[in-house]
Amino acid sequence: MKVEVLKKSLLESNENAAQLSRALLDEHGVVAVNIMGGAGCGKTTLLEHTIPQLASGLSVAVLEGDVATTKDADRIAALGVPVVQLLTEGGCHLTASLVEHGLRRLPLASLDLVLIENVGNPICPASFNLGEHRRLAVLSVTEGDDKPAKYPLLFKVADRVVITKTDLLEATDFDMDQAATDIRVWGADKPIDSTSAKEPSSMRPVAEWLRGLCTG
Ligand SMILES: Nc1nc2c(ncn2[C@@H]2O[C@H](COP(=O)(O)OP(=O)(O)OP(=O)(O)O)[C@@H](O)[C@H]2O)c(=O)[nH]1
Ligand SMILES: [Mg+2]
Repeated sequence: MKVEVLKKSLLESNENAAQLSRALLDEHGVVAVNIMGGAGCGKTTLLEHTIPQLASGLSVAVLEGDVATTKDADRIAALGVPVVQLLTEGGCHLTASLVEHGLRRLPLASLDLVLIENVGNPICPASFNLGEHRRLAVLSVTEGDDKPAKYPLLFKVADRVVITKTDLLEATDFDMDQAATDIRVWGADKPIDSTSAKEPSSMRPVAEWLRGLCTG
């Protein structure tokens, strides 16, 4: 019972910070998308290829969540967009409070879109509201087609799912139909994209979706 009380209090305090972040975003008319998925599933690679495909005129920044190092933030900085590294120092997910501090370090008045790369983990990030407007789940074919069934909350809370590394499909026994069936348990119309870093144009639908969130 005590654990349950602690868990409730943790989630409640996260929810308060999430509301602050959302208010900050809405005050500046900025859309935020929380990008979640297991370690190494291709989140940063997706950002590296999608950001250049966002049509000009859209101003984007990135909050990079990681346990340690600025490696991902360095990759994003190379694109020439504002980026803030959020280090959880051991924590397995971003918290709304970390995101709120990150947002305050961004030039929100001149932005349209903030992309938040969560810590590589298919479990905990899905439980923590960051004040974002949309959630994107990323799954790579090398993780296996059983993951939507094994880590259901990630796919339940996601507005859209990207299946990455499809250039490696032949080297795995990943069954696209099985994965799609298990993802669409949470919504028959949930959009699913298939992408490969070897073919950056495969990420165009993701870029168009992001653009639509800002202009629609
Ligand atoms: N073959 C192939 N490799 C990919 C693809 N996307 C990403 N990778 C590789 O997968 C590895 C992990 O990619 P990242 O983009 O760093 O993954 P991530 O999800 O950001 O990783 P964390 O932030 O550590 O959780 C890197 O070696 C990438 O080059 C892809 O579409 N095809
Ligand atoms: Mg990354």
